[in-house]
Amino acid sequence: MPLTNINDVGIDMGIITPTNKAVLEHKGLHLYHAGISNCSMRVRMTLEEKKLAWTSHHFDLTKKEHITPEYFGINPNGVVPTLVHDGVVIIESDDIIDYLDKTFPETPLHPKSAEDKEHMYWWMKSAVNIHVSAVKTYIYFHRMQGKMKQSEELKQRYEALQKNQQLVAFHEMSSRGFSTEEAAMAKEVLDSFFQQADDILQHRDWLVGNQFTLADITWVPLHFTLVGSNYDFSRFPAVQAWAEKLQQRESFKKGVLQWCPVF
Ligand SMILES: N[C@@H](CCC(=O)N[C@@H](CS)C(=O)NCC(=O)O)C(=O)O
Repeated sequence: MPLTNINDVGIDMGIITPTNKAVLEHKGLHLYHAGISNCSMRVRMTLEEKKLAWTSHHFDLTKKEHITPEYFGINPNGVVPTLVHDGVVIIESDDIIDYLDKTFPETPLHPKSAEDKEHMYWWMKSAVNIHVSAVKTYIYFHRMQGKMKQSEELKQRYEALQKNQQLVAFHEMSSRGFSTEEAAMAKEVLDSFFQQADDILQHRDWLVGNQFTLADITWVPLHFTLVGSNYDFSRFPAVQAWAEKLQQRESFKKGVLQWCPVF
């Protein structure tokens, strides 16, 4: 059963007060998301693991459907995903999946020991921290560069709505095109994380402890979207085997492949 008072479980991370008050009326779980978004894949997988019913508000990111005043009034960064649960608005994929795991404790997706929990949060935070500088940069350079041309009107609309300077800078850089040096730096960061994951997965089934956790859910969409961006995982065979095992789960089929059969 869902907890009714979120303070009971000490959650405050990621919860925001939206300026678009219409979402305060939402009942149940509503997810604003995109098929191709690896951050959205995490949330959809978590919802599927926990077998929770949810209402979809889908955006086609390639058509920039999310760049509207209405959506920026729900998520001030104008990015997906955003979860609305009975009028409570939560942003940031790692905070959303943590919120879901704590609010719906059946089928726990976290380890028991404090030490393992700390490792799980480290993997989750690391993925979010490197999202713009490494993941997005690598994917845009290898997969999107030159294919996401936007009109001057759309560019101006984005700049007027976007207050997050890191994202403004990222979009400016992506419209001029990333350099090979920037892409190489992004690859170096990714390599260091996948090397660490490979070292762990040579001895264990999952990233943390001996249990499938939110850490695995956080990282498998990165594997999926990076494979689609020609990132070479043959250098990390234990990561490759882990991803293949994970891809057999119903939550991957429904949360990832159903929305994005091929990246
Ligand atoms: N730190 C955020 C990142 C969200 C993010 O960057 N989402 C991407 C898709 S994975 C997005 O909405 N991109 C569209 C844009 O930047 O306009 C999270 O983990 O939720």
